[in-house]
Amino acid sequence: MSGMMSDPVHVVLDHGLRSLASLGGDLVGHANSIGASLWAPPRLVVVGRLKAGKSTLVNALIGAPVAETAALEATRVVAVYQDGAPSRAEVVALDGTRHPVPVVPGRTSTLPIPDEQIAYLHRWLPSAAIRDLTFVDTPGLATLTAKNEAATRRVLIDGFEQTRTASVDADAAVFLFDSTPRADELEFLKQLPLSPLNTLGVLSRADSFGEGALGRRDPLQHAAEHAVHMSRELAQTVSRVVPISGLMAQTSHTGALGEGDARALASLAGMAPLDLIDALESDGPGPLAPAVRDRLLDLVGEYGVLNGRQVATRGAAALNEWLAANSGIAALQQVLRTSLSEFAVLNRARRVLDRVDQLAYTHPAREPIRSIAYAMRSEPAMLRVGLLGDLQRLLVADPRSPVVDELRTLLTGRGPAACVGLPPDASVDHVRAHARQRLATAQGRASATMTAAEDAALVDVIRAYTSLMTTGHL
Ligand SMILES: Nc1nc2c(ncn2[C@@H]2O[C@H](COP(=O)(O)OP(=O)(O)O)[C@@H](O)[C@H]2O)c(=O)[nH]1
Ligand SMILES: [Mg+2]
Repeated sequence: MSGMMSDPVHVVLDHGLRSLASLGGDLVGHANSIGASLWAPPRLVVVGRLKAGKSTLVNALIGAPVAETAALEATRVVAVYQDGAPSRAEVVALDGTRHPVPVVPGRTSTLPIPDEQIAYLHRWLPSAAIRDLTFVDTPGLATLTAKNEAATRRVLIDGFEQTRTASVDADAAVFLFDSTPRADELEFLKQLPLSPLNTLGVLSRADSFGEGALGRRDPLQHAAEHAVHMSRELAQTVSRVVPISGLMAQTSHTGALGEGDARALASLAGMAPLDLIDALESDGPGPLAPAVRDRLLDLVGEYGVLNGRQVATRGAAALNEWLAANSGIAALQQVLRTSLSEFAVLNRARRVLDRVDQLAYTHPAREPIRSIAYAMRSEPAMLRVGLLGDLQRLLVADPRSPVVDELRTLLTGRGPAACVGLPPDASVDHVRAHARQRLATAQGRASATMTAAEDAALVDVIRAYTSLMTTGHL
């Protein structure tokens, strides 16, 4: 995050970790190790089935073809793409040891240890696109190869419980699917230690959605409608669903397309659509040499060939702009940079607190550590961190609890009025009155909770309404 230093949550955590270090002894090292994760950019993991378009999307977001999409080495292991210089790579083994991997542009390096012993590939490259958010590409879920799934699971789910070294510590997830997610995929998402607010659904391959580029409906339009529908269907699992053509985004964002490609595409501009479809589908002699045609299809897909021909007559820059504008990448970037990043940062803060808590259990200096953790949690700036953790735990323990909706409203509301379910122009007095009412309801409910998770959530909900009532904000 730009301005992370002045973010009130980070100020509280930083202050708490300094208090921890001031206890001396080995706690200095513990505080430093926890602090390191605090200052690293949050990690966004991309999950979905094999061939869902994950690596293509990662390339588009990074703006370089780093996550190879062919059957290369890196497609079998989890890969972390982080801003840093010089450009380099290491394999992190399950036992936490690190092994350098030579990075040769345009060539695939063999990984130094067997896949089964690899937690993830850690790749650094200098790129502003990953300065605030580190991307994690995964091999895929529930695929024909159980190995891929095991590799994805052990760093996201199993790793979370077991060794810290083998975990990629994801703070947010992008879940790619290309029509309707399968039950096993949704089950996997449920097991991720992330709330739906930290999980974005992406309807991938929008350019070939439904009947595809050659069908009667415009696939991008159709995908956009389907994404709205899926946002409602998957509300328990993801914050929303946005449609994307990763292919169009990748081509326009990696500089893969040149004037020669635009000219080749423009040469098809005058063809009748049916003749063009024939030419795309048949292997006989056509208007383009087969290699040129295949290259165009690889770059822009059938949709791009069919609908980008006219714009291609204006040159490669115009074609690129058209691809980017229609890919859906801008809307996706917008969500990544705003709400998803925001909840990723809160999740990172929660994990810092969890680690201080853990230390309080295992360390002889448990009392002072505990009071430091308590002081950190009690800061008003940490309330949203608490609410997010409450939401995640409540969704596991008791997803039907009415407190779930209340937590979501408090967390996603822009401004005090929205936090109590009022329109943004509601008066301060109106907001306070509503907060008082909701506080009374929450207090009533607190005497008859169904689960410990609901109990803990209500403590924070009551704090939130009390703050809204007395100070007018959270
Ligand atoms: N038409 C189209 N093809 C795509 C899109 N995204 C990915 N592909 C293709 O689908 C194949 C698999 O993509 P990849 O990103 O490797 O999938 P992964 O297994 O999820 O990482 C590749 O041949 C991509 O070119 C898309 O948005 N549209
Ligand atoms: Mg891949």
